[in-house]
Amino acid sequence: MSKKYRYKQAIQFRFEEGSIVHATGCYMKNVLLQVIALLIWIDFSFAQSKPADSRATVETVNLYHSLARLLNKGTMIGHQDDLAYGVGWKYVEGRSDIKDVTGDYPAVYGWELGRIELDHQVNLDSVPFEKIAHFIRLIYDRGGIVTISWHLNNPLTGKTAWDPAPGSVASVLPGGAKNELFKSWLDRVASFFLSLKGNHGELIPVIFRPFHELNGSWFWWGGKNCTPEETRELYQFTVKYLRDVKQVHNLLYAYNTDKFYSRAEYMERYPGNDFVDVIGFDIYQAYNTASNDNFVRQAGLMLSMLDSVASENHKIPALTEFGYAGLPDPEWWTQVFWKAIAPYRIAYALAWRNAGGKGNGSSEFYVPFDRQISAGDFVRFYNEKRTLFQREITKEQVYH
Ligand code: BMA
Repeated sequence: MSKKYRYKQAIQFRFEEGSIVHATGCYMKNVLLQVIALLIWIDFSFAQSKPADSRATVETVNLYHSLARLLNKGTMIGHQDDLAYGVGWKYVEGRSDIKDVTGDYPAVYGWELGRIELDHQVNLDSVPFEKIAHFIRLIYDRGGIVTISWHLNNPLTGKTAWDPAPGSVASVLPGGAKNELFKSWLDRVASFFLSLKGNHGELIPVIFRPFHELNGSWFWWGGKNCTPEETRELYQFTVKYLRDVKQVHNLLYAYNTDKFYSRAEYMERYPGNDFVDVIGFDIYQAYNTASNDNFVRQAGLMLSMLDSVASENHKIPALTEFGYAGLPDPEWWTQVFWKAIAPYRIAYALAWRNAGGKGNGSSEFYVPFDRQISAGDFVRFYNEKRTLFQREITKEQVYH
């Protein structure tokens, strides 16, 4: 081959190679531009959107925007009653099963108000409300996030939240025999929220999650125990009473179902965009999600539906409760749970409580404690770039 030909060939190759690079570059550039446009659109749509409470405090509005912003960074991991007790301990200041295992606290902390409606000093899981308020102040000071559920008694029968007596929801709506009673319960809930203050007298924001799992039939406020319309009215009434009558302005509202199989089922009891900030669902590895594969598949189906509902309605998607009771699988965190949720945008995922040994001889826990068989894997889960715990969230200054 002559020198000239070799030269020509080299030029030609360089040229062709250049077009390939150029073409690939153009394609990549287009993809990149589309991704950036999408992110700008998501950020923009959230920047445009506001909490359901148009008079929400500055810190609450900031929390709302932080939740939206952090969707791009990862999923905050939470735990119910984390600072109050764990497996084998109770009220040890500074202790947390998550901290024992990872050296760090969760980013989100769940608390429960059941029995506050009766003016009791302790909730249905025996945690004093005074201690809950104390922990909430600590959490706020370190820049963590608080979410609160409420297993309120059945106002019609006076029995527990699990008493599905027909007619219960109708009885608390305006015109119903228990409407005044229900309002007096909401008064107590309002006083509790309004008692939560930071060092400068500002109200501490809370993600309130009333009437959870409302497509299930185990609580008096959902499923077969009332009509979807009644549940929607109950939710709307509660928000309006707290927000507009009691002037509670430090709440974001979380709507959530249990497992669901279609978008229609998910939306059936949705009270409307003016009453909701966070949307989610609860999922446990049990019964029809017993196998790992089944759990990943079911969670994936629900998360993709949740994602599209969230984008269309400008709501913040979250996994409002999850767990695998007793954590018998040593690699559940990275091989099952993280596989299930990592592909989706989820602001936070709240593991249920580490109640430990119960009176009936059983034990209940959903995050590992020191030396539990999934503890090592939980550390790997902790080290995943997109799982966020307290240290990362403190830096994000979610209330500023
Ligand atoms: C359930 C269990 C119960 C608890 C209730 C309310 O899932 O953990 O032990 O009383 O939640 O927190």
